[in-house]
Amino acid sequence: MVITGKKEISDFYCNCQSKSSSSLASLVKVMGAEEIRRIKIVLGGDGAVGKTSIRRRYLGEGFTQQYLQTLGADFALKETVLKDGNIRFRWQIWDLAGQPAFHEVRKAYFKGCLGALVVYDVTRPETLENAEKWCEDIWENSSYQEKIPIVLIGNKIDLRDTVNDALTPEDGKKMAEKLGIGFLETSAKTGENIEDAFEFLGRKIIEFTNKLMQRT
Ligand SMILES: Nc1nc2c(ncn2[C@@H]2O[C@H](COP(=O)(O)OP(=O)(O)OP(=O)(O)O)[C@@H](O)[C@H]2O)c(=O)[nH]1
Ligand SMILES: [Mg+2]
Repeated sequence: MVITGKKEISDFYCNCQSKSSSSLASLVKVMGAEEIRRIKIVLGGDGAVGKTSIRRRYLGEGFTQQYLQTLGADFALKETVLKDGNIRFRWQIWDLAGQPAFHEVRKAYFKGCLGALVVYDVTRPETLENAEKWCEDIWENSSYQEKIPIVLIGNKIDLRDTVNDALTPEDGKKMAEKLGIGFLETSAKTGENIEDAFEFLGRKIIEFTNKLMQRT
């Protein structure tokens, strides 16, 4: 298969996401066009940890103190070029409802995902414990046999000094090492590390898809 235009590339990648790794291997040539990847990801993690706030901040929609619980899922699109490359990412971001009532519904959103940001709140230790279950759920219900890339995100670091038993960066790192995933801390309120979180996940997705292509 020879791919010559931007549209074909993005359509191809979109199709690949829900299919086997052998489909990925058939991306043979990109001629005269910047490579575009349409990448579906999910934002997971317990209720009120800040998933929607991270998404809104990443999309340049600012920050609001008000908590409006997500029902089911919200969807957003954003296009970026990874910092030192010429791969254009067309993110399809599924921002899932974190409250327990949505547990069964959200499994459907994991299909076809190439990566995830799993968020916890550094001021609520139980949300880090639950992050492990989120990762297992995502891996179990994704379309790939291999574990898709996940970056663990410790959010609300602007509040760390305001509570007594806040989680430290070491707590998050330990969990990420146990699960074999990436780790970063953010604040959706100040914007700290929000761009970097998506950049980090993007790099991991490139490594993941390259590995799949080499294997077939
Ligand atoms: N101080 C501070 N507050 C935050 C931060 N991120 C989110 N919040 C607040 O935390 C609350 C919950 O944020 P949401 O983004 O709605 O949380 P969510 O994870 O999308 O919640 P669900 O949709 O119910 O799963 C809101 O009041 C936000 O303003 C942060 O980095 N710092
Ligand atoms: Mg939400």
